[in-house]
Amino acid sequence: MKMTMRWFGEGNDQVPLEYIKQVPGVEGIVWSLHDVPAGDEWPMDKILEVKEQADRHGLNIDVVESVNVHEDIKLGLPTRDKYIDNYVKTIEKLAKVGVKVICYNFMPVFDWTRTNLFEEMNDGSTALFFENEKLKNIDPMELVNTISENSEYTMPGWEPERLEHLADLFEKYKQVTEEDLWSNLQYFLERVIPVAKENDIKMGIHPDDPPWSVFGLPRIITHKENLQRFLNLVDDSYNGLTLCSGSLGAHPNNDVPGMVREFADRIHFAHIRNVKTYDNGDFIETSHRTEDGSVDVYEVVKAYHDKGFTGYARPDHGRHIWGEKCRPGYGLYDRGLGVMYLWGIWDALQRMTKKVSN
Ligand code: DNO
Ligand code: MN
Repeated sequence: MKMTMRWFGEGNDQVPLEYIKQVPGVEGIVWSLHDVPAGDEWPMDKILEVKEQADRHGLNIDVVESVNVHEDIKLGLPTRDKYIDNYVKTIEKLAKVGVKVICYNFMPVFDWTRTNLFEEMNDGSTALFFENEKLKNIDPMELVNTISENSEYTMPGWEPERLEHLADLFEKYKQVTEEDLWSNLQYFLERVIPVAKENDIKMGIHPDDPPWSVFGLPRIITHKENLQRFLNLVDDSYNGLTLCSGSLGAHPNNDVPGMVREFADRIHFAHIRNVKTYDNGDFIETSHRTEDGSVDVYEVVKAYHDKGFTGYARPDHGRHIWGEKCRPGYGLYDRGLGVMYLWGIWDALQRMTKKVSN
């Protein structure tokens, strides 16, 4: 398992690379060009800038999260081809600087969805929270405004400029069924995967978060059967998964350790975090520790270990603790604790398996 941490870029992340370097066992940053709009080709000079910054701190840039997919591709509009051409050119450029994995998602309109970015927890920390009833009753534009008012940073997937024409986007999606979304995804993969393969870049789709439809929009990367269906769309190891234990774990029927075992050879990037789910459909992002949430993080890590996982991993969203002022979900402190929890499990498993084989 190769450990990484997400970094949003100079001036766009409160955590300096010096600090990421000090988290035990972290080899690389998970990065993106957050100021390049979805659908545009990434400029080489900006890519090189990030590479130089990472190089200076002895961190690799092997994993990109995300190269976002333009809405026209998800909608299956005739204009999609020009955006897919740009996507392909970006893949080729990323290969030139040594990128190995690209994470992306295929969620219509929004990326992850929460109703409160700073829900107070019993211990005085705050965390990202999803309140089912509230989401059902809130107007999407109101949620966009609340999210941007409550965060000093632009949240990927919630860019106010992109969402300016929200009503328009919703109108277009009225015609798009889940089956349409599947076929638009297949169209995209059939063009992109051969290029990724040629350039030795593994593609890893991130599951939908939460893994069910929100605001009536279709969502398809949601559970085991659909992950299998996704992998069959283009049955090639370069067409793989970013398996996010927190996103999938938000649905109580999803057996995340089971999915890790089932799909291990197609998982290129592991997002590991915990989430506490409630019967009414609410969930909150707890610490990474198994005892704090509903996902058995120990079993998740054990599944990776048993399968001899050599891919990339990162802690995912953390709580906001110790007074840290940070990007929602992306403080240094709780993610640092997350890394150490994951290593604790991993290292113990390493010892135990060595002893058994001795
Ligand atoms: C949630 C996060 C997501 C993720 C994007 C990937 O679990 O990991 O925000 O970054 O959906 O495209
Ligand atoms: Mn994730």
